[in-house]
Amino acid sequence: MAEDARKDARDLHTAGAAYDPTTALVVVDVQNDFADPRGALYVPGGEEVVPLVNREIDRALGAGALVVCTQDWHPERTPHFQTDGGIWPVHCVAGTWGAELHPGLRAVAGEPIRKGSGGEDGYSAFSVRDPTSGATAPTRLERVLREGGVRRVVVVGLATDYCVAETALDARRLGFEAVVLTEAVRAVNLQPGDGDRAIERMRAAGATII
Ligand code: VGL
Ligand code: ZN
Repeated sequence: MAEDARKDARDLHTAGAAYDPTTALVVVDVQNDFADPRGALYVPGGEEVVPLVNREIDRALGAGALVVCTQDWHPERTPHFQTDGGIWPVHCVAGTWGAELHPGLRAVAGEPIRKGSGGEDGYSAFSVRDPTSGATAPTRLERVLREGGVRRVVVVGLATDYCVAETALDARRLGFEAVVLTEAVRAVNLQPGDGDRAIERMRAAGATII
């Protein structure tokens, strides 16, 4: 704990999170539909996170930390979308421009973790959830992290109030330390204040908010 406190204190001065081989950087859904102003579910300011996320990727890789990217990856029809009873405009349809990682994002080795491809809601990078039955199923993220000896995750990307929040909350439930870098996340804010409330939920779950 003392070591973590020192690490976080250091973070505050150097800007960005601290990385080591037991830390993983999880880059959540930095995709055209969220990060490009022309995107179908553009998150205000989404493009601003790209250089900050790139800086974190460089720092993480330089310190021997794992870097994992995620992609929201939906079929054309899913109850996740307004067209089929859900709350979202059609976005991140598998194989489309909107689902591609933002072209300014630093390339990272390894397959991105794709969530939602079976028509589920895939808010958390750790799990997907059938919106009809409520049944959840894990993605491969937890296994990848455990196999890599990871005990701490740094979460950046889009969107604070959905995929970033659910990823950080699941990380805490699974016993990982979680750090959220607020400068490298942006919120949808369907309701004003959703992003700030999500940050408070993450903090209440034991995440470190930088
Ligand atoms: C997301 C809304 C719908 C996200 C994904 O990546 O935060 N938000 N699908
Ligand atoms: Zn989605």
